[in-house]
Amino acid sequence: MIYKRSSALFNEAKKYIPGGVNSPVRAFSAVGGEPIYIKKAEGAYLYDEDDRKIIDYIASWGPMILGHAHQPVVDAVTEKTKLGTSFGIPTEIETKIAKLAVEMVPNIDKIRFVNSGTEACMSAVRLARGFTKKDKIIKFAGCYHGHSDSFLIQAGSGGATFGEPNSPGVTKGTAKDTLLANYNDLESVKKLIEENKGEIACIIIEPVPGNMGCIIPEKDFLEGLRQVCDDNDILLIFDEVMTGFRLAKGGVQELLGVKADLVTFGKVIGGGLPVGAFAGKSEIMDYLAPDGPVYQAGTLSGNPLAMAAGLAMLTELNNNPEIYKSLEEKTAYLHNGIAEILTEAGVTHQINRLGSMISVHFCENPVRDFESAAKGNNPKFKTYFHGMLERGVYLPPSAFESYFLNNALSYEDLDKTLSALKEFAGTLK
Ligand code: KE4
Repeated sequence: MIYKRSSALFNEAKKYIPGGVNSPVRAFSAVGGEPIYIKKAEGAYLYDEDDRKIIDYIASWGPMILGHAHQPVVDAVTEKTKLGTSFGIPTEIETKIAKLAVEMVPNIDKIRFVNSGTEACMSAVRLARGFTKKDKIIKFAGCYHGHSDSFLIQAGSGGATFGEPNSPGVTKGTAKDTLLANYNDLESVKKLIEENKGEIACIIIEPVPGNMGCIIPEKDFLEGLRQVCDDNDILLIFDEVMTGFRLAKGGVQELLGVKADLVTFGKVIGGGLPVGAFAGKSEIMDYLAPDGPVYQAGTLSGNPLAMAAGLAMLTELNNNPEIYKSLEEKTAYLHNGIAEILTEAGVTHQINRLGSMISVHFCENPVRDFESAAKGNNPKFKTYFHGMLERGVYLPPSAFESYFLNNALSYEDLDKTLSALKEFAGTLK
């Protein structure tokens, strides 16, 4: 379906912006058709340039966990703007949000703010390399840690969607230091450690991946990773850019009780403004400049406007932990509804869900890693995506993404979503 005004805006954008977008996955290349353009958003709803009201299930890829234009966040940013937006000089609010994050997240003493999840993951890996004085890293096929060179080796998210596991522009020199393991496969990790004894600085993982769709860690997988890291003097980095402050106040470390040495954040921590962060025990974090030798910097890192949005967001989540239960129940309701409709329509499918992260895969077998997730990247997914969009429901435009529910969603919205699916589920057989 062509959305007239959005189509005109997309054609205009392509004259000045590569692919017409500032982030590839937005261009609908994975699902075909043209992206919609958004005029505004409020609560659980997007309002597009063709004056359609659309139920939102990506929440800006995670940040808008409380819904769009959430009043306390809007107020905090509005007030802060009047006092100046950035100084490049320390401000008290940076300490306030750092203190709150350290209180909310287990097993961290200090946190450094940056401007994106990519920057957080890139910096955490440099810190791990500097601290351990080793060069190699292990990542997992299908896990996405942003677009830093070391990570674009069989990345998830956009990287997977485009089927270009190794992006051009990443040098062989860089790629050789990134070793690839398979998610939910501890033996693949142990094999790499054996083959690269004493050379591996860290293992970086999305503890609950959202970039292959949502993947659930199998029993003892994360615990096993913790053990092999302890046994081999390797740092374990949890990339919680998606899961941080979403699956629990303390993220996956709290939810599943597995400790990481470094944790990265993005999305929710910025309340919708550009914020990333990485955190860990003082012993490691103090290795960062200016006190330590590992350099990392940023003009807009910790700027008061973004900190105001993040602080308002974290404060609300910290003071209202029942939000997590509410999100979990809404996601379970959606899960059960979709399963019932697709099963009734005789549609082969898998649904993965944890907390407020969920994904639907049109394939035969359980989706437990990148290879099995790739089987869901097919024409049925495209039909599903567009069938829902045409009926006023915005899902992630890629089979390699998780949905992100926001707490402004009502059960009426969930029922409307299920009714939309019911209208065309039979075409997905
Ligand atoms: P950013 O640089 O996009 O803020 O964060 C990179 C990143 C790091 N780690 C994880 C687990 C992530 O999911 C991301 C970014 N997520 C994608 C969505 N899957 C962002 C959407 C986009 O690329 O436009």
